[in-house]
Amino acid sequence: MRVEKSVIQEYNNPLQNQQQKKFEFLAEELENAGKNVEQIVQKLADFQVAIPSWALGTGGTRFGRFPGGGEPGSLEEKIADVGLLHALNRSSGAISLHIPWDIPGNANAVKALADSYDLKFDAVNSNTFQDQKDQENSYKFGSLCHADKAVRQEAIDHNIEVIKYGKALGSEALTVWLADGSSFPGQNNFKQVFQNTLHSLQEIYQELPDHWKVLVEYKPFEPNFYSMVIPDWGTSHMLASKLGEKALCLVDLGHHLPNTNIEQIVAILMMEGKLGGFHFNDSKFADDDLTVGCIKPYQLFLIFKELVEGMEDPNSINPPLAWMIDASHNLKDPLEDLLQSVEAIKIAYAQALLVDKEELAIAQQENDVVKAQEILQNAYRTDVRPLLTASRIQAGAAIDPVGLYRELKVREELVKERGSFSMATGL
Ligand SMILES: [Mn+2]
Repeated sequence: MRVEKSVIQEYNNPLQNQQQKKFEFLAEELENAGKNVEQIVQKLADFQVAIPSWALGTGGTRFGRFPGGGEPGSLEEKIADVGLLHALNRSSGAISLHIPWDIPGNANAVKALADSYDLKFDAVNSNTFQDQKDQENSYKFGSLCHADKAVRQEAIDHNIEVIKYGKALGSEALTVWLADGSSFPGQNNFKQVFQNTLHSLQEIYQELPDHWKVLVEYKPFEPNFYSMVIPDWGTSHMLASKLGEKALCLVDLGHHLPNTNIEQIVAILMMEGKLGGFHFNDSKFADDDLTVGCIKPYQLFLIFKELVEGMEDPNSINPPLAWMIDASHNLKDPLEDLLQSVEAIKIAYAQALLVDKEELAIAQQENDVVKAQEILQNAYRTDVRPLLTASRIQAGAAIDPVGLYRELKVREELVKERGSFSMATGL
């Protein structure tokens, strides 16, 4: 199913008037406060978030899964789903693949299909947290960290194969998330598994093409209960530093213990030029992977304030970031959930762009804590949605992407096309 530009135009027409009024009211207020509204709208229109191929199907918990029907059963159908999202919001212009769930049979044909939807291939993801059918060794007790060199080698070879697929599709980054760790005290030698992981990553690093990056993701627990080999940003940073300049840290919002100050991590990693990518979701406790911004939109704003500061700093040594949603949808239609997530990300971005940096610097200098809070919350409490809508109109997207998705009965169409029992590959 494809959504034509004319359909979007027709949908937008009756909604334009109301939007224009809201936009003019807000724009005047912002211009009076010294903001360049045109520039902000352009930044919002340019902002693209990659959609991972595994988020297009219904997720589940270890207790069960309740698929909703019409899920993409092949890589081609996954590309079509991201194409649909991108047509509706013009902000989802990239897809992130997971190997071996999404091995491209004919890379040129897959690339051409993605092109037809105006999609690029973002970071490719390796998978050494599950055993595959034809696998010689088992990852039950770890992959890149494993005590047995043969297992490590198999995991290294897999990552090198993922780079090969990524190269064929025009990706420029490999994301490594390891489930490696231990569930019981005494099971692992902490230093040994760290060293094994580092040496394995070094072998993978050697195979990276020149302009590629490797993004090292961390997570404090799960699936292992007692220890994870890469539990936190410090370990990720240590590995990335030892590997070299093409290695960077990846922050996943869900991969932190409760009350971790993620915005501080973001600021420091960017200061060091070591933040490579970002996985968005929201989490109540740990890796719940809920819709971005559904529980803690203020935290998301505070994180974006640091991201914007890093991105807009002319002296920043941090490379451009890879943005991706990494969420699981147990109850909602995954495509609607992704549209909500992209919207939440852009809202936080827009609010962060409104922070009065100069005033904040003065308040900080003068230890005026009250003023500093006022400045942040003033930006956060601005209803920036007319700016987002303006950016969508400018980019040729739907004024209300979820509204149009429902009006077109997209899910019903997909069920008709693919059946009620089609199931996406993934977890
Ligand atoms: Mn992630």
